[in-house]
Amino acid sequence: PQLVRLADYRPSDFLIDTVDLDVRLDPVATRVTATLKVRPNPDGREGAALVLDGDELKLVSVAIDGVPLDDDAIEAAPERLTLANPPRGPFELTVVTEIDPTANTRLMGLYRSNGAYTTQCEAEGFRRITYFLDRPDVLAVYTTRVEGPKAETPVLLSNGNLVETGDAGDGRHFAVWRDPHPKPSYLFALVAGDLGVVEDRFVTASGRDVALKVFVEHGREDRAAYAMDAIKRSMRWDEEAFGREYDLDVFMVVAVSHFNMGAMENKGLNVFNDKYVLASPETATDGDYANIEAIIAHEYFHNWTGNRITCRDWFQLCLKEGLTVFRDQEFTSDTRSRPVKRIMDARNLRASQFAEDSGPLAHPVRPEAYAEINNFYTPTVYEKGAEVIRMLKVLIGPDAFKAGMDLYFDRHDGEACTIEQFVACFAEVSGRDLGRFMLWYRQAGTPTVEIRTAYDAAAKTFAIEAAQTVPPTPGQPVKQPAVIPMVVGLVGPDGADLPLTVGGAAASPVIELTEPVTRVTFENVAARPVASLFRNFSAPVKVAADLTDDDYLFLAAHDADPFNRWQAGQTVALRNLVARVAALRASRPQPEEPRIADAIGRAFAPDETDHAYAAQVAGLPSEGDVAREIGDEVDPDAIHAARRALKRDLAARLGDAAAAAYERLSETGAYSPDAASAGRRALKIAALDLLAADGAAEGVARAKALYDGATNMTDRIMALQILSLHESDARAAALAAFEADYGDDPLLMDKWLLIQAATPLPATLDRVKALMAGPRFDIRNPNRVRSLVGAFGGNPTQFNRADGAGYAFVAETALVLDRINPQVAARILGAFKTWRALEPGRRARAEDALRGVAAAPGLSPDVGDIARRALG
Ligand code: DPP
Ligand code: ZN
Repeated sequence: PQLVRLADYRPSDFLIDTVDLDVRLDPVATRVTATLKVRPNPDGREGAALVLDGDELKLVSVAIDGVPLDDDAIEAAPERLTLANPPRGPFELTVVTEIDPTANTRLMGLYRSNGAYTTQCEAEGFRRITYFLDRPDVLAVYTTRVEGPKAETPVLLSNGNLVETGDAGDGRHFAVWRDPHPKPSYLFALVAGDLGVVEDRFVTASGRDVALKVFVEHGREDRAAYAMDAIKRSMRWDEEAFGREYDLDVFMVVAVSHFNMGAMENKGLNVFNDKYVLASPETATDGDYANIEAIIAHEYFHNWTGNRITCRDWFQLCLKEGLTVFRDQEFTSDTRSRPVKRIMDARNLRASQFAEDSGPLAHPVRPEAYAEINNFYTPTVYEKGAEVIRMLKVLIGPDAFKAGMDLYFDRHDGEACTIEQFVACFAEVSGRDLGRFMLWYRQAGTPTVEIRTAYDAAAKTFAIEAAQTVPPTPGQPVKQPAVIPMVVGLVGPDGADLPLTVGGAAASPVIELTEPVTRVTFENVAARPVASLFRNFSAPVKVAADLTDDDYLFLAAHDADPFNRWQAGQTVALRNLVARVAALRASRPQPEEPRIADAIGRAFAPDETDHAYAAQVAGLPSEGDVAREIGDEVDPDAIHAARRALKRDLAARLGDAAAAAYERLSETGAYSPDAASAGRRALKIAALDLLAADGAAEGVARAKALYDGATNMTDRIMALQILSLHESDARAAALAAFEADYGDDPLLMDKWLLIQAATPLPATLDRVKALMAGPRFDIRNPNRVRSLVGAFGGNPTQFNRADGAGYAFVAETALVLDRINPQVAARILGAFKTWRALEPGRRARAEDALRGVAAAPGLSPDVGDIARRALG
């Protein structure tokens, strides 16, 4: 396969200053006339041919300065339009193409979703609409005329401000939109359909009156209120936290039912997967509300980090994504609970990014080559990309960080940039050399930091020795030491932090690990402290410290850093789980650590008031966490059994406290999605989960009662999920009732599909196959596919069935889907990202399945790339 390499980057030979699009909508033959003001790029090659990108395009005609071109002046193919001898000066190029939105099941370019036309252009979808220099460093001002039938498409939208509407005859009408901000083609959008709208206004800090519109399916308007509220709060927050104002007269969000991603930040016209817009207490969970808020914020924040300042090329994807994730994390931290957000982000990073980083699909935050860019919208680019920026902030401090951001916005507004240009802003304002810090962008793999501590009672010193290693990853056998900010505290015997003194002076809590081994000795340490390491998860690394369980249990009780207070309990539980797995595999009795119950049980204390935080304390490490800690020869069944055994043990020790907490926290009032109420429900569910851990009648009855009496979707879904873990009559009844009650609501059926696909029971695979053949599934809808097949791929025991049937199913489904939607098919195949860590039997079966995919004829670049890289 053809690899695109960062090292081969060249500026475009031509630039396009303006794009005038005339789009005449038709379900199967949409006519697109693109009039482009083209000129040679002074930084390009002189005399070069003009080569425009296309993808499955049908060319109708080409003209230069109004003069039609003969066939011999052009070379036209569905994927390319070449003009060998274009004019040497500026010229106007008019290209007419015809496309079929109904046949577009890939959902890239212009397609129809539930009867509405919509577009998705990132990364390379614009070339499916017209021939273009479809690369992010070609910025143009767009004017878009959309024309369609009044009856089917009363709403006609594109980027920017509305400048004209009118009748087009024949029952058709048109709208002209102009976006004054130069943008790359991937930010183009067009939506047309019969949609309902919710409207509001926002006045920016400098007084711009912005019309806000959220478009949804008719009849769903009442489910758009929360998204609208989140828009306004995001706009205000970006003004206050980053000094960034909105820059058009209208900001629009459209919810569509068929969407490859979560949402898309098209200039002024964000297009959303409807699951991240629509919410009501009866249909959405607390998790849905939190996701909607975060994703609305994320896409809105892209207006400055991504749209006003975009990427020079797709290798720089983290420039906009890592930074925008960082910004949405900060928004959520300010809006909800900062420690809880940090814990959830760390859990998520470990589950998704650490997993990716430890396997054959590992790649740097800024990759150096790709066969298919769609496959690099990954947790490494997004979430690790955000962590790198967070480390930068820790290293240079919040004031310099803010100055660096301001400089970046000032200096690069309107440009297409690189990571080097971004980091240079922070180097400049801080006066620091960030050259070695750049390794975070170039080196893949999760560093491990081994810590040894020593207290010298006579000298009253406490020494910390930190040894770092960055593991080999595909294409990168040898690594250099990273620049790792380790934020530490020394917790004294009374639980309070001791002052940090080094060389006779007060020392920063930020220790920079830049060498293979770094040593620091703190002085005047009156009594043996316990080291609190990597406070607030100050670096995305694995830590192996010589602290004892006693030390961690002490931290779990006393650490002033809320993240590490949580982490300490997790660490003790994780150690116990690993020991339990080893015991199971050696047929030894299960090792018990009764004090885990003390750490976890703190969550259920009657005087605990931070319920959201307590719910995190109550949650055990996941099966994936245990698998990664073990590292190789992984047996998912043993891990599942070990975790279950620990849960049963905890249930026995904490049952009364959990039952009391459950009663105490049970709702009476009306539902509100706010963070405090959601936290209360989360802790209640954590208590119920423990009470139902063994599948015994009493716990099941409680879950059934919650299901039957639920007055909001959070309680109902959580109850259903707990019921789903064990075979019982209540389980079957609740699943049937849910389908009967919500069968006509696709987003609720997604939850129903997901719960069944994620069930750790041997019948799951057969059930998934039956559901796939049933009426609630539709392979053309990415949300259905992700809910059923995607969730099954994330089911630790059932995807990893010892007989290999789970692997075969996912592989076969990916091949079927590849003919319909390669991007989503490649995602599904991502289930194999940790296959090499499995025990030999499963490993061999997973490899067979992957080889079957790789050998299949006619693979898309998307699926071919994942299969090949996964096999390494
Ligand atoms: N829509 C995706 C995101 O916002 C890609 N830009 O991250
Ligand atoms: Zn994004």
